[in-house]
Amino acid sequence: MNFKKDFVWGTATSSYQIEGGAQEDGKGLSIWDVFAREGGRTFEGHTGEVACDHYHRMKEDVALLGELGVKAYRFSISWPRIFPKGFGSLNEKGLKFYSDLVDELLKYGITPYVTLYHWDYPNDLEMQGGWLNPASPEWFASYAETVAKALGDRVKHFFTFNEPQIFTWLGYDKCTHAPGIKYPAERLLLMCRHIALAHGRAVQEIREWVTDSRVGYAPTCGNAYWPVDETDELINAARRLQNSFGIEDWIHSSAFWNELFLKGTFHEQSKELFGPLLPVITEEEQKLISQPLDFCGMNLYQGTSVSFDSQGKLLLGKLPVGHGKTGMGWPITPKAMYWAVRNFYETYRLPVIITENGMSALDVVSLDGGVHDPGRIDYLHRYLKELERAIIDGVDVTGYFLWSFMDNFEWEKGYDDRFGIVFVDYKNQTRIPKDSFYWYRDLIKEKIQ
Ligand code: GCO
Repeated sequence: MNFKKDFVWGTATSSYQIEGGAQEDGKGLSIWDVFAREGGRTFEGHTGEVACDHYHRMKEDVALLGELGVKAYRFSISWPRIFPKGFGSLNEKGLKFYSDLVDELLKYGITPYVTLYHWDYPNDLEMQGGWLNPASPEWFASYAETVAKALGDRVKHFFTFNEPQIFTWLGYDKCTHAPGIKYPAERLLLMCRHIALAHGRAVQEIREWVTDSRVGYAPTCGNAYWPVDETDELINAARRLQNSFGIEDWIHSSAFWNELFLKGTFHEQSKELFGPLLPVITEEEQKLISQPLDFCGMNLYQGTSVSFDSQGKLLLGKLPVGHGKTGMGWPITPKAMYWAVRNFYETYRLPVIITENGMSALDVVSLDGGVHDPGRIDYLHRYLKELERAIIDGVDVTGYFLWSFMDNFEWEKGYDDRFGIVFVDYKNQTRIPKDSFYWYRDLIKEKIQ
């Protein structure tokens, strides 16, 4: 594989999924703390109260990142750890945790990439309407300003939001994620407008307080359609599907959110679908939302295959019997990586960073004490080869963050699924690097020579 020498090889986690310390040192409750505590919302009632206890094991974990040899580490900041009530009084101890984390990373020559929002919204603000409240963009701006001022001397890379299409869709439509409140379309659209304004305001604050900042956001490529045979007809069909959506999947589609965040407008189809329900975005708001970004993240795990049946009719998601799957039953579809990044780049001409890619597996500690995960190594190898193919074909991909550094709280699935290249024994919080950890370490070493 020939990636450029300065390609950013990294790995990623998120605050609620690894930190624990749910109310430690003054941290306020997040909507996930409340949601998971309800019981019945997550696998066997699992919560992030302790998670991987990263809040107390940060130095040990960063030392492991140093052994892995990554050039960068993508982590998120828990907003209610900084502002326990989401707004107003600052929790200095919470801020200090992240400042110490950044210092520890820099000691190992690891560049911090900070995600401001990875779903752990302050519960006190949710009680005031959350993203539906017209004040929500300013709440987020104030949080972003505080983080930028406190860490901006050492942190230069920021993502405003992780997967807006997921936390809105699962949190306020499917209700399998926090806060699990079902909203009708007009409220969801109003929420999208506020989230987009919040993104714009956060970009403004970061640019103001971190002059040499590089900013983006990290969407999932929820509907990565890919052609089984790379004929013009199927390629065009896949691209059409990728750049559009139906009434059912509008909020889950990357097309809806990329148009909103990158152009500051609702996708052209939105008027057909929603008519007068569509909130107005003024010209001034459009400019605020769509300030130029330096890169766009992309969380890519799987995609929907596009093929023709014997009668020449489009078939979506039809894979051969016995097609490979991950531990969570997601189909292994490396070509989705190639076509998702190529379609995005040819549509928006913005450098891409793969902000998440990886797979869950039913990993166990073997009799020899190791954790052997050949399936994960094969998955990573295949997806990286497709990413390299896209780079060779002209796509500007500047980095890759493997999801995830360590096994962690997989939202409604709790700890039942393991995405890490480091095994976490939750009984005693032991960390055991898996075979994939050593494979990735050696790959990085080879690439940066
Ligand atoms: C997501 C989130 C991660 C998940 C990971 C595995 O993409 O859903 O960003 O927090 O844990 O993707 O599902």
